[in-house]
Amino acid sequence: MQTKEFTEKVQPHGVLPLWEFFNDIVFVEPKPAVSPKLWRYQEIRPFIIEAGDVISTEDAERRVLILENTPDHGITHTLYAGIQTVFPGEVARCHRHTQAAIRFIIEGGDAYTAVDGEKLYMERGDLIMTPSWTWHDHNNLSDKPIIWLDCLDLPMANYLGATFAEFYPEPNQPIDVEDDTSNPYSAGMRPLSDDAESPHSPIYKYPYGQSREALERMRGQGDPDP
Ligand code: 1HN
Repeated sequence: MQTKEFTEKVQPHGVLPLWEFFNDIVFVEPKPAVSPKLWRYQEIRPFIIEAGDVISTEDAERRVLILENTPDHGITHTLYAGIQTVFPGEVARCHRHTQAAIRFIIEGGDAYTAVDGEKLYMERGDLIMTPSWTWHDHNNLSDKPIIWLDCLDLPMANYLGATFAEFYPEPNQPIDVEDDTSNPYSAGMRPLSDDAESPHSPIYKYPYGQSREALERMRGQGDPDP
């Protein structure tokens, strides 16, 4: 019996000979399915603003333009990225999901993301963390659009079959920490006595001012890493 005939004979029984595709799945060098790609902010920014005429944050749930680079809407194999806007007076209502998010603020102002009861104000260059399963809502108190880059481990969570969400009964969650500058961990340190009950870091925000200072100090200490 030929191998082809054999394959056709066994396939209806739910089995497949490995030798038919062994070379497709075992190879000596990685075969990335995703290519590098560049998005120019100045090119897509007008579309982000125009999206505000097309749909409200309320109707969109999250008004985002996805930076598409894979068939399943990823920017890499494991990560998703998009540009989100919240317009003056809008609230992106509170929810939580298993996917974790990081947000880089591109155009900030009098606006905040609340993460598990903590208000995190959004200034240009700030990095805001939304760990897995933390409640979050986005609020724009200013008179101009607030715009940021979202990055979530969405393709990874999907791959693990671990994707689900919950919607808070109100648009906003209750706030315990009104001012994120009072976060005791904002220097990146945590006392040994602290009960680490939470599976994630207690630091939800890396303010650009602090990051910039740290980088400037490093710059003063010799040649940059090439
Ligand atoms: C999401 O919940 C947010 O909460 C942003 O701001 C982007 C992309 C896919 C799925 C959920 C957000 C998202 C998202």
